[in-house]
Amino acid sequence: MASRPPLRPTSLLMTIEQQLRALLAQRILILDGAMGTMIQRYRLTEEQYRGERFADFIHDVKGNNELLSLTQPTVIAEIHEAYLAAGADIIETNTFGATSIAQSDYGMSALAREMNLESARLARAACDKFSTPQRRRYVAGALGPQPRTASISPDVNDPGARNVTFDELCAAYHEQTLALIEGGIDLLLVETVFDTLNAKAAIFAIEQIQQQLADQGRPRIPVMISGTVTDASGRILSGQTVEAFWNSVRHVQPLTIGLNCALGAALMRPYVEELSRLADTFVCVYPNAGLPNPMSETGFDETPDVTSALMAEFAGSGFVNIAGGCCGTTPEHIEAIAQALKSQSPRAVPDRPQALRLSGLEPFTIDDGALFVNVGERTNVTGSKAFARLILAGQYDDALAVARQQVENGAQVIDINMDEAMLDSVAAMTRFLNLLAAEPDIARVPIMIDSSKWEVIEAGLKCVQGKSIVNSISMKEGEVEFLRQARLCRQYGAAVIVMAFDEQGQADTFARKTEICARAYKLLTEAVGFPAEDIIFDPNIFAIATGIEEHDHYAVDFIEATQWIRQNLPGAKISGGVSNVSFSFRGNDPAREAIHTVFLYHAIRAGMTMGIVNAGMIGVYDEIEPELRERVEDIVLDRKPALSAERARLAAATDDIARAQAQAALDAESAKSATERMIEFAATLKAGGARKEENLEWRAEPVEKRLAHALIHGITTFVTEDTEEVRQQIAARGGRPIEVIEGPLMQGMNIVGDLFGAGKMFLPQVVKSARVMKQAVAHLVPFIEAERAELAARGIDVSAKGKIVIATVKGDVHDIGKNIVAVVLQCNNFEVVNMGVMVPCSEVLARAKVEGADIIGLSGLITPSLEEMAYVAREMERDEHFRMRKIPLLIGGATTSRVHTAVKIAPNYSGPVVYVPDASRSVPVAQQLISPDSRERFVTDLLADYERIRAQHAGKKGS
Ligand code: THG
Repeated sequence: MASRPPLRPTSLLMTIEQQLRALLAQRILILDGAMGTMIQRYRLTEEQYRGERFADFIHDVKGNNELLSLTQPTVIAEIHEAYLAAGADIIETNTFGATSIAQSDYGMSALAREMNLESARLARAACDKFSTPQRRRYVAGALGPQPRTASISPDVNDPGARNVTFDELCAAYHEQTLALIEGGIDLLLVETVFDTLNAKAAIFAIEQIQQQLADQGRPRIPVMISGTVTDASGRILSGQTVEAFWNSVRHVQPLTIGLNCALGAALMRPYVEELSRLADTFVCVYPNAGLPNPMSETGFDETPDVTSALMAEFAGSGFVNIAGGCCGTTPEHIEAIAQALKSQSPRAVPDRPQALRLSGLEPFTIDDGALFVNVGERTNVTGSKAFARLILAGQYDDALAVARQQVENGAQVIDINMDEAMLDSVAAMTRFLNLLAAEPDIARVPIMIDSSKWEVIEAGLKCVQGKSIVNSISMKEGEVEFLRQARLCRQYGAAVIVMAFDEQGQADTFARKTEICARAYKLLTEAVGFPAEDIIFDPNIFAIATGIEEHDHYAVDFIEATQWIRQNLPGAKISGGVSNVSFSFRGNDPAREAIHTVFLYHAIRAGMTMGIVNAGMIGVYDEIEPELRERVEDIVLDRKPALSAERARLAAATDDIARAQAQAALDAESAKSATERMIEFAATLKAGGARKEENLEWRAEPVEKRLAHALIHGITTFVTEDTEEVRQQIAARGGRPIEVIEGPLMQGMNIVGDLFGAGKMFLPQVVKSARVMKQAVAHLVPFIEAERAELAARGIDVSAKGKIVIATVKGDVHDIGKNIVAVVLQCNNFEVVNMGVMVPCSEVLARAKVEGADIIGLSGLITPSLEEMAYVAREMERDEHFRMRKIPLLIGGATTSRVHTAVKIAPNYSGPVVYVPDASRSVPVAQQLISPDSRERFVTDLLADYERIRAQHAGKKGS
C-alpha cells in the first residue's frame, strides 16, 4: 500500500487520526465543495469523457464523472486545487460513483479499482502541493451510496425483493476502499447515506480492512460518515430517524458523523442540531447550495454569501466541527464558508452517558434508569407452533402479522428465530427480515436475531439497517470461535447476548454462571474492545419444578447471577428466555403466567435488564391470588413451603377437633416439597379453568373496583357497561359525566401508573390498560358534548378559557395520559390542540405559535422523553415568542417527576415549567396559569418549591 512523502515534521509522530483530532479541538475544519458542479462548468463532450483510451467504448459515457480521473486527470486536479486554494482542509476524491456496482450502469465495473486508485493519487498530489509544515491538507476517500439499495425493494409487488445483497455491496466497497488506501488517502468518507444498510456494508468492508491494517501494526484510518435527510419527515430515505441512523453506525467510532446534500442548509437545521446534540464525536455538515432549482444551470442557485451565512449560524449555535458544501457549491462557496467560520469556535463534543443504544427505524435506548425491556418471543418457530406453521407453509404475510401484534402489544424488541429442522433457516431469516423492513410499524423496533447457528445469525445481520442484538454467541466452541464471532458482531454493528455456556457445557450453578460471564466479559472488553454496554449476558433460565431436585435451584441461581453480574461486570446487561422457567407446566397457562410473573418480579429487582417474554402470559405480581403466589414463590425461590394458609387455618381453629385437623393438614403439607405443592395447586387452576379473564368473581365487586380491575387487567369486555353505570349514578346525584373520568377512571389509571413505576406492571400490560381507558372515555365523550351543547343553549358561557397545545414528545409513542388530559381540559372549557405522539420539538413550537397557545403541555412515558422535554424547554428559551410571553410548559407522564422537572427541565426556561402529576391536576394548574389574578401567586409558589427541591437535591448529591 501507499508510501507518503515525508512532508510534515511535526506530524510524523502522530497518526492522521491524532492530527485531525488535535486540529478539530482547535478550529472548524473546511471540507471542499461539489465535484459534479465544477465538472459541469467544463461542459465536457462525450469525446472528452471518452478520451483516447475509451474512444471506441461500446456505451455512452458522458456523465460518468469518475471516468474523468482516467481520461481528463487535469480537469480533476484543477478542481481539487481550486478548492484547496479556496481554503479547504480536506478534499474528497472523485470516487462517489466509482464502485463496480455503480459503474455497471456504464459497463465499466472492471475499471472501478483503477478509478479509485487514480482518483486518490490525483487528490493526494493536489493536497501535497498545497500542504506546508504549518498546515497540512487531507484527502478523504469518498464512498458514495450506490444506485441499488439493500433495504428497499425495487419491485412494488414484492416488498421482500432486493436487487443487491449486502455481500455484493460489501465486495464493491472493499475493492473501492483498498484502492483508495493504495492511492494514498488519509481518511474515508462514507457519504450521502440514504440507506443505512448500504452504509453498514461499507463500514463492514472498511472494518475488515482496518483489522488487516491493525494486524500489520498500521494505524486505523479515520472514518467520516454522512447521511442525507431528503424530506421533511426528518428521516433518511430508508426510514430511519437521525438518531436511529446514528445508533446504527456508531460502532465504527467515526471521526465525524454528519449530514450532507439534501435540501440545503436552511431545511437541514433541525437534523443538524439533533445530531450535534446526540453525537459523542465530531460533526461534519456539507449541505447543497439550497433547494434544487431545475431552472438554474447548475440546478442550485444559493449564493456563497447565503450558504456561508447559514453555515455561520450553525457554527454560532455550536453545531459543527467540519463544514463544506455539496451539490451546487463551488470554490466561491467554500471560500465564503471558510471566511465566515474562521473565527468561530468549534462545537464541543458532548459526553453522553453509557447506554445500550439500539435502533430499528427509531432509536431505542437502554440506560441505567431504563425499566424492564420486553422482547417479543412469538416470532420463533421453535417457541410457537402457530408461527412455525405459517413459516413452513410460506405464509409470510400472516407471520408478519404475528410480529406486528408483538409490537402493538408493547414488545420493545422482537426476537426472531427460524431454527427448524425442516426449514432452510438462512433463507427464511433473510426473507422474513426483508419483508419486515417494508413494514414501518414493525420495523420501528430493534430486532433480536435468534439462532443457534452462526450462519443464520450472519444472514440476519445482513438484512437489518438498525442496531440489532445477536442472540447469541458463547464460548461453547472455545475462545477462538467466540472471539471471531464477537468481532464480526462488532463489525456488523450489533450488540450481543452471551450465553453462559463454555467448552464444558451450559452453566447451571451460580459459580459456573458467574465464572463464565466474567471470563467472557474480560475477553470481549479486553481482546475485542467490545463496549461493555453492548454486552448482554444470559445466565440461562432453565425449567424449575420438574421433579428433579437438581433443578430446584435454577431460578435462584439465575437471579443471584444476575445480581452478581450487575455488581461486578460494569455496563453489562442481563437477559433471559422467561418462558423457559415454566416449561414443566406446559399446557397450564394460569400456572405458567403466575410463575413468569413471580420470577420476573424477583429477577428484575436483582437487575435483569430485559427478557424474551410472551406478553400475553405475564400477570401483575400484586394481583396474584395469595395462596397461588406463595406456592409459586416457594418454587421460584426454592424455599421450604411457607404454608401461610395452613398456619392461618390452625391459628383460626376454635375447638380441639378443628385444631387437630388443621395441625394434621399442616403436617401433611409440610412433608411435601414445594414442587409437589405447586403441582397439586396448578392442577386445581387448570381444572377450574381459572383464566383470569374468565374468572368473573370480580364482577361482584362495587363498580369503582370493577373499573379499576378492568384497567389493571386490561379487560375491555364490561368496561362500557361499567362506565355507563357510574355515569348514571353520578348523573342521578346531579353530577357531570366528566366526573367519571376524574373519579374512578383516574383512580384506576393511577394504580396502573404506580404499579408500572414500581416495576410490577410491564409495558404490554399498560398498553392493554390504555385500550380499556380509551374505550371508557369514548363512551363518555358524547355525553360530555351533549352537556356542553345544553349549557350553551341555556346561554351559559362555554367559550374557551385558554388554549393548550399538547403533544407526546419525539421518540415516544405513548399517549393514554395525554389524551385523558385533553378530554379533562376540554370538559373544563379549555381549547386543546392535541398533536398526537412522536412530535418533534420544532413542530410543537411552530404549532403553538400558529395557534397562539397560552400553554404547552408535554407528555412522555419512557426515560429518553425526559431528555427531549429538557430540550424543548431550552428551545422555548431560545425562541423570543415563548421567552418574552413566558408561555407556561406543563410536564406530565409516567417517568416524569417533580424532582426531575425542578432539577433538569425548569432551569432551562425562564417561563413557568410545571410538573403535573396526573390528569385531574391539569385543570387547576391550567386555570391558575391562565387567570391573571392567580398566576403570579402560583408561579411564585412554584419557583420557591422548585428552588427548595433543587437545594435538597444538590445537598443529597453533595453528601
Ligand atoms: N435465551 C436466549 N434466547 C432464547 C431463549 C433463552 N430464545 C428462545 C427461548 N429461549 C425464548 N423463547 C421462547 C419462546 C416460546 C416459549 C419459550 C421460550 C414457549 N413456547 C410454548 C411452549 O413451548 O410451551 C409454545 C406455545 C405455542 O406453541 O404457542 O414456552 O433462554 N438468549
